[in-house]
Amino acid sequence: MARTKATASKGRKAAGAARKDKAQGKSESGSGTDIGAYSAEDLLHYYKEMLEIRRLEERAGQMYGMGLIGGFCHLYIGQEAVVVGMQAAAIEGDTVITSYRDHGHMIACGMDPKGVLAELTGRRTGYSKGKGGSMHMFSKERNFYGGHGIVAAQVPIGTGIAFAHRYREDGFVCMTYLGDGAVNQGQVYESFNMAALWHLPVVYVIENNKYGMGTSVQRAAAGGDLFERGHAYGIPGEMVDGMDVLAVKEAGDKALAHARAGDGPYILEMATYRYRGHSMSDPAKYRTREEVQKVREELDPIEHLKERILAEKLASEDDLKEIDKAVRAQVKEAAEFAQDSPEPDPSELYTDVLKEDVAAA
Ligand SMILES: Cc1ncc(C[n+]2csc(CCOP(=O)(O)OP(=O)(O)O)c2C)c(N)n1
Ligand SMILES: [Mg+2]
Repeated sequence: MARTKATASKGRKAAGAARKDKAQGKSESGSGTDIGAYSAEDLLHYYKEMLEIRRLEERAGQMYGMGLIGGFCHLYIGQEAVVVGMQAAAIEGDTVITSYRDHGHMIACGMDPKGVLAELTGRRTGYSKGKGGSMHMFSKERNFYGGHGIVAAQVPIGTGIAFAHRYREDGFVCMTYLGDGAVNQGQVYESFNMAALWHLPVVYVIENNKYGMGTSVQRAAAGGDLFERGHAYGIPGEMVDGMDVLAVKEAGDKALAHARAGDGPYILEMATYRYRGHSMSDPAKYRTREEVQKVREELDPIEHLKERILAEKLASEDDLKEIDKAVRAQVKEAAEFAQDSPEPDPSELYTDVLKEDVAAA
């Protein structure tokens, strides 16, 4: 019997709710992760990294409002545990590639906040000499390959980087990030096929933040959980609580070890949430304020780790305040550096562009 519109949408909603409950905020103390397995030093490092991303992006949001940042700007606020947890699992030399929601990945890769804010404000001291903006920053030194504005375009490129790792036998893995909207792009499956065929060292990290622009994942994605999308190619995958940095680290350890051992690709679906709009021009009419508020209050990755650190007496409130103070000072300095930097010289309009010899054609 053909499903009526009403039952189809009911089914979608139920599937969405089940999807959500499965990983995110399973329990108040996290998704069963054992904080005792970590040193205070490591935990404070994760806390600081997440704060660095959050404070830098809050500042970017303010600077955008002041007209200091032009073009697109997609904030990562709310999703910090994903990239910090994955980088905690990675080794020096592993590579990272992602979409346009990329500032957090840059900071977690060890890129300089000064260069990031300078690029956002279009200054010559920025990572792309002020000519790339938010979506187009790269750092070969820090193994960060961008920064891509075309949805899912980074997935075949990340698969190619993984091919290079295998070809060179360097033992590194490429972490290729994509969104819940991007998983519906055809090129993702061409990439999965090749990665599985050639046992490429790639971990696909699906950041399921529940929305692709204004469309919820329930309305956009058919079938079951997104990590199952690799099953047809024999790629293992799992759902991870992307609001718990320790759960991410543990899943990252497992997936990276699998890829590094030559066993081929792995898919991690991170259940996460973005607090801000899709980009700075998003009025966010597609969700309620209460929905956002509830996640902030109950699942915030930074607050969550803070509470656990305090409960275990691994640091005092004052210690954590000091970390926040130092991070705020670092971001302030980076913002001042950006604003004090000159704009690119007009002659830069003619550099770093592809020029073909038209006369010879
Ligand atoms: C090929 C292509 N189609 C459409 C767009 C417009 N677009 C930009 S972001 C986006 C949504 C992607 O959502 P998701 O993959 O969930 O990533 P998120 O923004 O949530 O991080 C769309 C449709 C684009 N940039 N590229
Ligand atoms: Mg999304």
